[in-house]
Amino acid sequence: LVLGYGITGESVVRFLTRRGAKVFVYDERYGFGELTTGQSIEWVGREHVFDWQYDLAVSSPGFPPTHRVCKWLDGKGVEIISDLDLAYLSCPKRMWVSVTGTNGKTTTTMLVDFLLRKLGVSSATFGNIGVPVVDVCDTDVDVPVVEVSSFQLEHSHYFSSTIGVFTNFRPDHLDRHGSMLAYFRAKKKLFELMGNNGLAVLNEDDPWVRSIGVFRKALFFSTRGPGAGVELWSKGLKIFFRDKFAFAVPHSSRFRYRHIMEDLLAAILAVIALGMDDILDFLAHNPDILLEFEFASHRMEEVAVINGVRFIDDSKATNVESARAAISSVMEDGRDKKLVLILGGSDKGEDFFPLAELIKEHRPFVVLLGKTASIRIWEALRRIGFDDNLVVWAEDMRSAVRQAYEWIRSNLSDSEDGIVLLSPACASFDMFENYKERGDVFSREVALLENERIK
Ligand code: UMA
Repeated sequence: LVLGYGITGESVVRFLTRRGAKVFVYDERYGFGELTTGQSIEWVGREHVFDWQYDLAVSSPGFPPTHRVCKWLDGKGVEIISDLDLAYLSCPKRMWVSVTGTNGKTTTTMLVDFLLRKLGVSSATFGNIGVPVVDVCDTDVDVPVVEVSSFQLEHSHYFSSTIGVFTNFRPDHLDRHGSMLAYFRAKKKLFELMGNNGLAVLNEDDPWVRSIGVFRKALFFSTRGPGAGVELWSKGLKIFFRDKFAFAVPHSSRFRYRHIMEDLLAAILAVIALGMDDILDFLAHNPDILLEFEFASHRMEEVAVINGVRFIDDSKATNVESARAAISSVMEDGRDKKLVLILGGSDKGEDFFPLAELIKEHRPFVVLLGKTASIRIWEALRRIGFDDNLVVWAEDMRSAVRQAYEWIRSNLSDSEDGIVLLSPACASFDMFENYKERGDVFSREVALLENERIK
């Protein structure tokens, strides 16, 4: 039985039928008879899932283990596995590199792949990044680099990575997991499932992540300088391996932001953990290749500079911690001190006080956009006594971009630079299809503004 017929389900059905399995498919989007049953595929529809007997179930990540069908399968003694398990059991001999964490997973996954390719290794990215993980088995990739979500891990029992990277751990997805502890337990599974030779790559600066090192052989990275047991660390733009300077990242790259530097350290250390420590020599001789790295869109992406005002699209920051990381990194970067933040969107039930505290510390101008969550952000700001004159509301992205620009221009001298940062700390579904559309609309509005200012 395959649970779900989205990106994962479709790939799993394809994978299994090609190997001769008889597959039943359950997806609540479809009723019985809405999809055509074939020789090897039986659509059970919403209604008839309980009418059959199954040998095994493969769940899509979107199904929580508390789903009524999962519970029914448990009761019947039918094992439920994840797509990660299916891929691993079908081709265990690859060198599986897995990347998990709350934020920075996608960038780190892409960076590991980027660095491996630079060394001539056959690698490719899979998993939560959007490429079904069972597709690995139809390739001859030696090192699959897999972005792994807590949703996938909840259904995993066999997936055993060679290297497991844990970027950071912050509150997120609490609607699905119920508590931080349950969310952490799901992430931790990645490391529990690793074999004896498996090696964890851990962020020393994050206490949750660091704790994995208690039971699993690990290498640590840190952006806070040297420390006992820390292998790879950075100081500003300089990167050190143990006690030796390794190389400096180019200043113009996005790695100058601390939270993105974390992703780079994690990726380099993963490559070292695979036994390829020549990566450090390679980067020392070719630091500029880091400028070739193409980030996934809407992550600290500079979209324009208009009269000294830099517009940064970080629409991917859909939770409080990713926005906090972006704000801290931008303030630390230090060159441009005046900041306007565009915040808000739909509510995921997060606590906005930690965000409000950081905002109070740096005193940016705040433009609130969106519905449910924006009201709670505003309340949090008021409760901690943030200056009301520094907060405005915008009814749409156009107004947000324009108010941000006008405020900066009227508060800075011509020689001063400023930043407008869209790092909303919220989901986007109240006004947009997803964070990508939100970022695209931001870029479009900035481009319109730029055209007007140039004319
Ligand atoms: N469905 C049901 N009942 C349910 C849940 C889902 O019937 O209770 C059905 C839906 O009708 C739909 C299908 O299942 O047809 C969707 O399955 P899914 O939600 O598992 O999504 P997929 O399309 O298979 O995409 C999944 C990941 N989605 C989730 O984890 C929710 C994608 O990550 C991932 O890129 C893809 O597999 C390939 O590996 C997305 C995501 O939002 C980007 N991930 C979360 C995140 O990054 O924060 C974890």
